[in-house]
Amino acid sequence: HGILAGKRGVILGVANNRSIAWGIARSARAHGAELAFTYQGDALRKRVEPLAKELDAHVIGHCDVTDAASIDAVFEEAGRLFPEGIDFVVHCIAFSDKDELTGRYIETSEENFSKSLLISCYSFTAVAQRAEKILRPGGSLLTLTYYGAEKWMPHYNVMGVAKAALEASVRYLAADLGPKNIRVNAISAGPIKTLAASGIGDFRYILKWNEYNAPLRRTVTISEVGETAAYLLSDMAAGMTGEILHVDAGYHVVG
Ligand code: 0WD
Repeated sequence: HGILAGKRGVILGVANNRSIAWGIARSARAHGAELAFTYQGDALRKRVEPLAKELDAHVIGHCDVTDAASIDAVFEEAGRLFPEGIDFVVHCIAFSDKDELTGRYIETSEENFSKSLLISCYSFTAVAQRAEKILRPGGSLLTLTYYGAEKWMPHYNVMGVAKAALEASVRYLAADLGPKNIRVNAISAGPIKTLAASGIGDFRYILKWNEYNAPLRRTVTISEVGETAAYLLSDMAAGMTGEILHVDAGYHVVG
């Protein structure tokens, strides 16, 4: 039972128990979904396997989104594991060289610009291409974005540009997949202390700033992002696509 009962999904981007992907996985499972995780490299495999076990989730293999063959491989595996198809894919992946997540955007190198856009933006489209073949009607794709896509934020730099492109791709993918009754949405999460976030300059200050200024006067948790994700993945959101939903304690109405 639950709003995701009978639904099957693939979750990319669990790195540890602080990951937003983990918060989403926990909620999706609690609402009845059957899950499959990918991991990036052997170091993360050891972290992901025990977490998967906690949720009776499958681990379908290594996926580094800069390696197209590894994306093919995990979606082929998902197709074998779930021969009737899947109902959702959750993409919680981003990367930029830490040295460029501080100071001025203008200093961004071509190499890091390309890598950041490839991993943080194009990968969602690359995943959508593979997922389309096994997604059932009524299914959906979900990605994670940040307010730095909409407004200048200190230190977010090339990541803000990548997230703006990611949000645009949510709209284009929604239009492409809508006729198949597949929805594409994003959650714009407030700042949360995760591994990826620790690479952003002055991150503790950004958390404090949100605590002082967000309407709810606090930051959000991975559980709160998870619950909203469960809703977006469920039939309760059957009429929503191309949407960017803020789960940020209301900060976007202020900043
Ligand atoms: O404040 C935050 N933490 C926010 C995060 C606010 C709003 C949005 N987000 C976004 C991030 O930009 C990202 O898209 O949420 C998503 C998930 O990030 P997270 O939960 O904050 O961070 P983390 O737990 O570190 O997961 C990101 C993971 C990677 O972890 P590390 O830290 O090892 O880079 O993305 C994965 C990896 O598991 N990842 C990749 N996966 C496959 N191929 C790759 C890659 N090339 N690069 C990174």
